[in-house]
Amino acid sequence: MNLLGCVRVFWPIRLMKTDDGKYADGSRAERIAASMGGVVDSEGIRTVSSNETKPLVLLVDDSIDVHRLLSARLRHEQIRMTSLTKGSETLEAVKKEPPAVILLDLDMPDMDGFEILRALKDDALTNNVPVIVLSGLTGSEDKVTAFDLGATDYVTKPFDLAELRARLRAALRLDHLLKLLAERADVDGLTGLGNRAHFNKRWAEKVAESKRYSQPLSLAIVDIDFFKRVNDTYGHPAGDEVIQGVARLLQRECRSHDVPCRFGGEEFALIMPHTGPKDAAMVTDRMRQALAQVVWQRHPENPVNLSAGTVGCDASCGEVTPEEWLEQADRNLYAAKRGGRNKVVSTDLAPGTCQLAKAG
Ligand code: GH3
Ligand code: MG
Ligand code: MG
Repeated sequence: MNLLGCVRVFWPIRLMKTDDGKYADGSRAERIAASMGGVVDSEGIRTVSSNETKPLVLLVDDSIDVHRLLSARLRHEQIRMTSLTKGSETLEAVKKEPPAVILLDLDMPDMDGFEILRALKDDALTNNVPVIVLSGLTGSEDKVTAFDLGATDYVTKPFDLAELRARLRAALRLDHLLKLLAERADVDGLTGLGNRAHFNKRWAEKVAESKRYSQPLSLAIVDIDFFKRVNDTYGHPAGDEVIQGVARLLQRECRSHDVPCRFGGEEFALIMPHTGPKDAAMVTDRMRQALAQVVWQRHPENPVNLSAGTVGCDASCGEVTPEEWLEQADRNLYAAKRGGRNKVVSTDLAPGTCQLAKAG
């Protein structure tokens, strides 16, 4: 169960689908499944075809005999296999669909396996894919070079097929663990939202996308008002529940393509792609109003409020950098705080000019 499942806050739980096709309580599950290519039903269960769930293994070897041998001998493994006989096509294929494991020959006429290994490990997109080297080169110097370049394993030809299968399974386990680790490194433990590192990646992506395709984009920075008082008066567990509750509210109120993140402490960031500044201010203000209505189990007499700074543009915002967007959203947040809290201050980065107006 998601950590959010522990929140004891009084608001109606809706499991039915809303108008924009989102599950009120399953938006995170839906997003995770979408990113994994699955479909989530109303119970939050992801369904995928059985072939889709099998990890992809890419075999790169110039010998057709090796392809024939391995596709016959590995056919009972729970994998999908694709094959290349040209080393030079490896990088393109790996970027198109990243495999779980690569089986890589060293001695190939068009591109040397060491060269491929070096290129794979030099690229952030491919450097975590485990590579098992398959080679007729049995000298320890070649093995050392392969391991130094980042190979996970080294199997000499002719193969002991039982051993190769066992090594392949070990590499698949490694791939699975690396993926789990990468996923968790981006998730905030208290709320289940993306953390600051996740925000940084997604925000840079979304600013670049908006620029490239001249699409609307908005950002909100949200901060809980007088949050320290909640901790001081009711204790840290009550404070944690408020943080979890606000996270849940952001997830519930935003659309499926929005990206809510925990920015740090009691601050949140909400990336709103395809959303202009007016709508962003409206969505954020709706969250502000919704939060004010929440009755908290540990302190029903004391509602919690938020302040927010939003900034957005209706088309591409040209040369405004991700950091400049963020600075403006921050300025707006502090204007909201100075203006008495429990409010949203917005800036429209006007198309064409993209001047960053000073708030407050
Ligand atoms: P303002 O309205 O100006 O934002 O005031 P504030 O009290 O909300 O802000 P301030 O920065 O003074 O206090 C934030 C507090 O949030 C201080 C910190 O101890 C607490 N905090 C940060 N992270 C967590 C957390 O994960 N759990 C809990 N319970 N408290 C946290
Ligand atoms: Mg605060
Ligand atoms: Mg703060």
